[in-house]
Amino acid sequence: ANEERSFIAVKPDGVERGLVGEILRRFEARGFKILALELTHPSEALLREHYGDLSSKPFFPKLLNYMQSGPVAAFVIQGKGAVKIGRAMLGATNPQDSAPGTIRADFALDIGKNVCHGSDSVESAEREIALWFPQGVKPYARAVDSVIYE
Ligand code: YYY
Ligand code: MG
Repeated sequence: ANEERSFIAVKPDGVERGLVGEILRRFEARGFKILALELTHPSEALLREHYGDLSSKPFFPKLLNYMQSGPVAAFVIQGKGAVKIGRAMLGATNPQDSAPGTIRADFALDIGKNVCHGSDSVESAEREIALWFPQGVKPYARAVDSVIYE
């Protein structure tokens, strides 16, 4: 149960604005284990697969452009409730609706520049991790887990 994983990404606007460290810091501070970490330039093919369920939306071409406007910081977090807590820490998709204290509320104003991505279910997390980290991610033990979990 403490092994749940989520795929989190800092989008090109977040990288450009120097928010990678701050965003990573929040997940580390919460207690999540970082399982994988990469600065990458996603191909259009990867993004079409990643956002496959949105391909018919009117904003899809704009989204593809945005996500290819610079490097993306991709990471995998692991820990209890990684998917649900990950989404909660990002905040609502539209930063205008994000609760204060969430990443999108603290660092963004517009839905098309919302700084970060997080998987929306355990199934999509596993799919996204396999897509962004095709080489696989290697599990490791952390002594501090005995202090974080009861
Ligand atoms: O999972 P999440 O990122 O919160 O939202 P999705 O509905 O999956 O949309 C993906 C991505 O698309 C969103 O983070 C911003 C962008 N987007 C947009 O630009 N305009 C919309 N009306 C809806 C979503
Ligand atoms: Mg989504």
